[in-house]
Order: sequence, then C-alpha cells, then structure tokens
Amino acid sequence: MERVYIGLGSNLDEPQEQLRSAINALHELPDTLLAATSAFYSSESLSPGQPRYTNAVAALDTALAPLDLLDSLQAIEAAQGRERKERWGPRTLDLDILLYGDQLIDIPRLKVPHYHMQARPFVLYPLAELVPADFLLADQRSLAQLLADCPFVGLERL
Ligand code: ROI
Repeated sequence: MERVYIGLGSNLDEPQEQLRSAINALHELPDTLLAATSAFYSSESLSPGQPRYTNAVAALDTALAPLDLLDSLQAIEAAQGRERKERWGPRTLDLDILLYGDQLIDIPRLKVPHYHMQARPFVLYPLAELVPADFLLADQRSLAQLLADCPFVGLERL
C-alpha cells in the first residue's frame, strides 16, 4: 500500500456537492482506503473570469499503481460531468495526484509531485492538515518551507 494525496477542485454545479460526491467515489475505489480528508477551502480562480473554486485534499492508502489510480480518478471526473475543453477552463471536478508515496514520476500522463502544488495555497494548506509538521515531499522539499513561501492569501476555510 502506498499513501497518496489527491487534490480535489470544483468551480461549477455546486462545488461543495461535487467534492462530497468525489470523496464518496474515492471511498469506493478498489484496493484503496480513504484515510482522511481536509476541510474545504474557497478561493478565487487563478484564471480570471471564472467562478470561485472549492478545493480540498484527500489521503488514500492504495494498492493501485499510479496509472491505474489516474485512470480511476479520470473515470470519477467523467462520471461527474467533467468536459475537457480548454486547458485551465472551469470544471465540475478536478482530481490531481499530488503525491504518490515517495515516488518521483515524470511521464507524459503523470508528473508527481504535482507540478504546480508549491505555488498553490489551496493545495498546500489542506495538505498540511493531513501530514505531520516535518513532512517532506518525495523530492525532499519540506512542506513547512513551501507553506512559508506561499502565504495563506485569498483562501477561505469553509
Ligand atoms: N484556482 C483555484 N482557486 N483552485 C483550483 O483548483 C484551480 N484550478 C485551476 C485553475 C484554473 C488554474 N485555477 C484554480 O485549474
């Protein structure tokens, strides 16, 4: 089993409900235990002109291989009406593999640790709820340092 952290985001069709149903779907994944979920956080979209996002992070213990997990997450996104039109467009549900055990993954379909997480307070602060204060990412960066470089600005804990 590997401990995996998933970032959840939604800014369409009742975002909090989208996150709740996604968490239920994560709970149902085969060979996987949902270990914990963070609080929900609301923030402005990083791309202007979109509705606000609701974000959260979930911790899973899973025996699914990274790409099998990615397939499962994309199936949950599709089941909740995700349409892949423009990159960075508004979405009913976004599920990102942030961290997969202590693995570094860099293939076209999947980069872990997730590329943008260090700059995103709506990922780092919910993640911080689920890990010890001295937590290190697989690339040895400390979460405490990433948090120090990414102020809690514009985030609203729901
Ligand atoms: N902005 C916020 N606040 N939360 C997100 O999850 C999010 N996801 C995105 C973009 C459009 C970059 N902005 C976001 O993909």
